[in-house]
Amino acid sequence: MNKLIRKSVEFLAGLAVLVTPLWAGNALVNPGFEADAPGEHQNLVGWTPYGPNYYNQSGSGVRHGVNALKVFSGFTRSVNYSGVYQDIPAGPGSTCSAEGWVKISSANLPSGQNRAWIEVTFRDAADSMLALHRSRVIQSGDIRAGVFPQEVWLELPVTNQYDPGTYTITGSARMLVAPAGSTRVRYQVVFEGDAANSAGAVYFDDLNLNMARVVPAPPAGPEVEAAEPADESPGEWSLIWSDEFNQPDGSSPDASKWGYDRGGSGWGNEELEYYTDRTNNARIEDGKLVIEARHENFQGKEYTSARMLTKDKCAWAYGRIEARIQIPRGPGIWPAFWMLGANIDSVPWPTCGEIDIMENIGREPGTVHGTVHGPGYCGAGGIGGPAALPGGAAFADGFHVFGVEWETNRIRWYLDGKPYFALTPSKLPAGRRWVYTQPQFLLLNLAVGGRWPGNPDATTTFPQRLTVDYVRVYKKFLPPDRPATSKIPN
Ligand SMILES: [Ca+2]
Ligand SMILES: [Ca+2]
Repeated sequence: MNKLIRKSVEFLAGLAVLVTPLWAGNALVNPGFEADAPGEHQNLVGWTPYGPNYYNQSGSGVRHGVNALKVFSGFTRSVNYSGVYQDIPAGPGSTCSAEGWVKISSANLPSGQNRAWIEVTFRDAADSMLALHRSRVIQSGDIRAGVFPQEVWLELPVTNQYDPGTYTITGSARMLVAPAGSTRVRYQVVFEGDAANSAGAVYFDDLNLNMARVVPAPPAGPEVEAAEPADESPGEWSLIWSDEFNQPDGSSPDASKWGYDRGGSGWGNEELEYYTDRTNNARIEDGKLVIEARHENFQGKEYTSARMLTKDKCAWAYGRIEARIQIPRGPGIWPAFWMLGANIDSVPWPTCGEIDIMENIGREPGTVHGTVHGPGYCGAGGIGGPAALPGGAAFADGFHVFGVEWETNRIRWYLDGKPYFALTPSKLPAGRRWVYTQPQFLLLNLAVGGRWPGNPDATTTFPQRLTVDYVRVYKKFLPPDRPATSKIPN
């Protein structure tokens, strides 16, 4: 969630203890998609996109500004869902209204059984849906009948209350009230694509979740048992972001995806390198990213290297995150592929959470580590597990796929597609908090020296290279928050 909004909500939540707050305001971040650069792309600031990769933005025909959201069918030959959502903290008794503006383009009419709507759900700490509200459902029959005119922006309020168990309409209301047990409200745009691969799209702009009253959720105490996820949650993994590093040899990595941490502060670990943004230290070669650690005097340091990150560009909560990497070797060499909470500027480490997908220290050529660091379990107290290759082979001898599957109450670490360590809230030491509920950004770096790996010795050669073939982020779409066979009345 956007830092600014989070602060407002926390502020209002604080007020609620003292007075009954009345606040009319849109709680959504980037409600008109204007925080994104113009043009079709997938960087939807503040929103979590889902579905088979079928959303984008267009600079033409928008309601306001330069951007709108276009959502269309997944063309997967099975019923599928695409869209975006945001979660806002909201305890029982919180009250809101919701709406959005939609446009049906005559050049791209939804056909077949394709349909779209705006949805508001109130959810508990385990992500169970406690209440379900939807706008009218846009479907092709109604468009043909002129119920939904084409080529004009229509206001679509969320007014229909559904039974979240049967998906039947039980009432109608403009003001939506969070029931007992609520911890948050989810505002969601849904496009349901049919199995016939029918065409069509719906445009959305100026979305609004108007919080009339925000009541803080009761704190999740240690007595609240977090639900253990089933072995496999339903749904298919869909690629939502990747960097294949296919730019020309010698280029800098894609600046729309990666920034740099620069400097030689030691990074809290007494590391020896100076991180730069030069192509000497990070560049494209042969369809791969090369992060190169060099033995050279630079800015008072004896080594240079690079530390790249997607901070302020891309961050994700939950998903499968993986990279195909060949690590370097030798004492004092410390490659890492990892994540940090995107809220780190307002919620300092380690409370923001850190998920280390892969770390290796050069004196252990046959071992990698997957670890989390959170409040009360950080630094050397991080919780994780090791993985090794068959026969004790060295990781530096080839490429391997390092990944995590991060779900609501579980993180699993994978080496070459095989799970080797899993963590759930109940496996944390007593009293320790699970903080992996907020978006995190990615980091790739190659450190030289430091407390954990120790420093390079006479056997360590330079330059050393961390080579990355790709980084891919997948999302498993869960909103079939209704049986796929049920009928949606409107
Ligand atoms: Ca707009
Ligand atoms: Ca590649």
